[in-house]
Amino acid sequence: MLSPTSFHGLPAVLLRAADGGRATIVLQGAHLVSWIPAGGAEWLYVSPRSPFRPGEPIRGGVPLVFPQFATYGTLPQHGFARTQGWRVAAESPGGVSFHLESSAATRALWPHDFTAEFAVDVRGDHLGLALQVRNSGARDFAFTAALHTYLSVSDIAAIRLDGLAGGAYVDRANNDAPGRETAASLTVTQEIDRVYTDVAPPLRLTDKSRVLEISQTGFRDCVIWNPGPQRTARMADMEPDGYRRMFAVEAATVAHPATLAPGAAWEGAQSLRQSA
Ligand code: TA6
Repeated sequence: MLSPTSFHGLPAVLLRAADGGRATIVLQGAHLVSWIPAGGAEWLYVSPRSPFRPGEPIRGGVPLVFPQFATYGTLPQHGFARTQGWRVAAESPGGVSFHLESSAATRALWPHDFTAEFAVDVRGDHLGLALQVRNSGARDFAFTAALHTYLSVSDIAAIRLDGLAGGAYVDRANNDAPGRETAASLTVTQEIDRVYTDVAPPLRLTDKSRVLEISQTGFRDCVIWNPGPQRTARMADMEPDGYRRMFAVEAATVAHPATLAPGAAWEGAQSLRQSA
């Protein structure tokens, strides 16, 4: 069931599944800001210092990064999808999808015609997120994208992530130096900002007694990010110790940009399943 709501003053929708799972999505950016599985607790982090103003990105939840990841291109950081107004396209029991298409505003930044759909599905202990992009223009285009998922954790020092051992990565916190994961389980003791390329899901996040299985399809890369204390201190939209309560595990296509011919479509998905 879908009902209108607001989130810190921003127009949003509340999605409630028959089994009690719920999600809140802000229409600006089709920005998922809350996921509470049936019988569980909040899994997404949102910074209370986010501006919550039209045209400004929310710090947390699941920002939609499209058509450019970070500064890898000439567009604003992380592209424009996260600050555009999306509309509800379809509704089903436990599901909702949102629509965005090219406009004068997007063409001023990126000269391509596209349509994008973002689907959110909530069922029991599961959250499904899927981004579809279609080329509605007459020329090929390439893009990078991500579901920039900020997970809420009890304490960044207490978590571990399994599933990346042996994986190659690009270290964004170290001038994009190449690296390879040597730890059996990833733990976070300082700033981390890595693009793991060609990941083999699922990943498994353990946070004390909570466990989350994280899968992705279509997206070949996975970005792991925590800003650590020094970088957080320079971020106006984070509390000084906010880095301790968040851990971003992002399904992404960064090292492998997607290319679409006219009429062609691409889809990337991330799914989260609470398993304890
Ligand atoms: O995905 C990680 C990252 O690219 C980091 O480098 C960090 O800048 C983060 O995204 C947040 O970006 P934002 O534009 O939301 O401040």
